[in-house]
Amino acid sequence: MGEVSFENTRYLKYADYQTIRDFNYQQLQVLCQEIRDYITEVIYHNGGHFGSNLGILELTVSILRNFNPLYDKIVFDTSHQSYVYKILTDRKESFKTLRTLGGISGFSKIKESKFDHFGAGHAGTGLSAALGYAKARDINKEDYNVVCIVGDAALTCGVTFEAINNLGQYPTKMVIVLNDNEYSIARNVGAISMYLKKLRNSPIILKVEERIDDILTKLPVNSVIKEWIRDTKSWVEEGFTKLVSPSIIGVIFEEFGIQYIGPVDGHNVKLLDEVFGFTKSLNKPVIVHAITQKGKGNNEAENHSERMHGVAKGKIKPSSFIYFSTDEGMKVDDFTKSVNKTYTEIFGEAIVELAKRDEKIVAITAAMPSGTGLVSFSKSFPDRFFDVGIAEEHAVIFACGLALTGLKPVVAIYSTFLQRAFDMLIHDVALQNIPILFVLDRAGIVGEDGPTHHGVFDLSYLRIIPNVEVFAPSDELELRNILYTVLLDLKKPTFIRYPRDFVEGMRLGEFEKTNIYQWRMIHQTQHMFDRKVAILSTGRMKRWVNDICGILERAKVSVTAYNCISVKPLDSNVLNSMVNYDLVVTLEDNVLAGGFSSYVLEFFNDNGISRRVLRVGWPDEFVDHGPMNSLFKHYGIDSNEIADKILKEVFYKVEVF
Ligand SMILES: Cc1ncc(C[n+]2csc(CCOP(=O)(O)OP(=O)(O)O)c2C)c(N)n1
Repeated sequence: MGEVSFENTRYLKYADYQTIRDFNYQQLQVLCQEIRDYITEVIYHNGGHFGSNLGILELTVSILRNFNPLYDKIVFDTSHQSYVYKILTDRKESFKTLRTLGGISGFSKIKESKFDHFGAGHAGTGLSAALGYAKARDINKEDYNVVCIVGDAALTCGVTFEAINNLGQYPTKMVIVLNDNEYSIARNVGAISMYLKKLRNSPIILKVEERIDDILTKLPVNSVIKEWIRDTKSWVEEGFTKLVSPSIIGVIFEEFGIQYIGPVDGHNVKLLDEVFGFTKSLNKPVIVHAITQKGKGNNEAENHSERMHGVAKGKIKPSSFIYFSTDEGMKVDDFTKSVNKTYTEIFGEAIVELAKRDEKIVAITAAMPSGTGLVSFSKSFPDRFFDVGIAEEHAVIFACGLALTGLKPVVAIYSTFLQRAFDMLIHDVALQNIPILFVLDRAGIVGEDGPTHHGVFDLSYLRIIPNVEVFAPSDELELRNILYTVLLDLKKPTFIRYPRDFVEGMRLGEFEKTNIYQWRMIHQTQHMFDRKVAILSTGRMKRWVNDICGILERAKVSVTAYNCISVKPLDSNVLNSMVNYDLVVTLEDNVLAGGFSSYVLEFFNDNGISRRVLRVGWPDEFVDHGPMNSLFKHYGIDSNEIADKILKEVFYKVEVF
């Protein structure tokens, strides 16, 4: 991507969180359009969260005009919608590097900027962190404001309600901005979302100084209440809050001790300025209910909110290039482009086929029907499909109840988000040995979304749990056949993990019942050289095995490679045969700490096998964001580098038997 230039902009070239305070509303309108165009171009080059960022633009501008991000603590829940904030807080220029290796993160990140007050990527954490900041301010006798921006879907998270509950106990000055665009990734679900709809449909606040009588005529309330409002003193001060007080429509936030203000048009900067100006004067918790439109200003994004939540590079072409001269430099790699289907698609199709044959199969998603490939299932079997919202903990325990009646729940959750339900996996599922199939999409590194989203811990956190079985298919046939075999006779908690990746494009036949516990030999050198290496590969790491074997053989090293689809249990027959090799190499798309290789080492130790093990996987650090191929390269996970390491080991380090 070429140099970014703001030369041809009218206001963006001057804009930051300080200068935008001096802009008038007409100038702000032009500025917002310029930011929209800039975000669109950067996402065209780098991919990213599109709809949410266009939707929150004016809201962010107004927050920055009314609060000072240097002193005030501004916390974005989930933080995929913090692009505008980044652009206006010292990252205008560097924003062009969004989601690239070493570039700007797609989420808030404390390490990236002094303006980012809390990092996130998983939904529902904002309010708790903000409350922590607010209580610390009180203890330290400081006077900064605390602002938490939370989406209508993140609001439904259990942890958000834990924070609201706690805020009721420790009420303190804090502004919660509820950014309500009616959408999670898919349309928001659940009773809270229906409740928000009711609030949304009550009169929108227009202006503080708007005449009370004008407003009262719009209110569907009886004359006694109208009289009460009319009698209220200092209307301008309290006008917002009385307008929709609990006595009128029963705002639940007020029952929790949080002053409700709204609903308010989240695209009207002037009105928002008035609202935020007013909230600053209140010495208590306040929730500003802002109504926004996801994808605002882009036709396609407005009309296809779900599809346009997050988009891949090259997907939304800007009408013209204002900031970058061309689309030159856009590179697509193996991990982002293929004619083949994704693992997600293979799963989505297979589970529909299987559910047609077995009516006991039910499917559960936690707010990710499209991401997990369950849209087709939801349409084919609406009564057997559950979107429980962003509620992974609940999804897991809910599945327990379903399973205990004899149903076969398939819980499809990204590897990273299942971390949230770790306790449920142990305490509710495994301890009671409840047969549930968990399908973990996005296992392994995911690329541009970075460390909040890499699914690199699941092999470690799952394999330590008693009673469970864990499988890692390395291609589409394996995925289909594991699914089929497990669901034929689901007896225990079972996990299948697969990556955000394309499959190989194999011809799919009938499902086959297979021995899913047996590791398959996928390569064996015909000639027996002096030096012998065994490779144990899990999941997608198989993609490097052939090339590694070729390099080793050219260097006169014999190699036998196994594809280890069952990570728990391990295949003890294969492991016992490792005494025949000089070096054992493990390949896993997981952190090395506690993962597959650790399990193999434990097996060797416990069974008296002393073999040197070269472990390939992710180190004991958080792998940053960036295109998948760059990350693998950066960490030395590719055929040449792995083969190099192996050769160094066998020629210089290990004793040849
Ligand atoms: C724990 C967790 N589960 C799932 C997700 C995936 N996810 C990312 S954004 C999102 C929707 C967020 O919707 P909302 O909070 O309303 O914000 P919006 O995008 O509408 O601005 C979901 C489900 C996540 N980030 N965290």
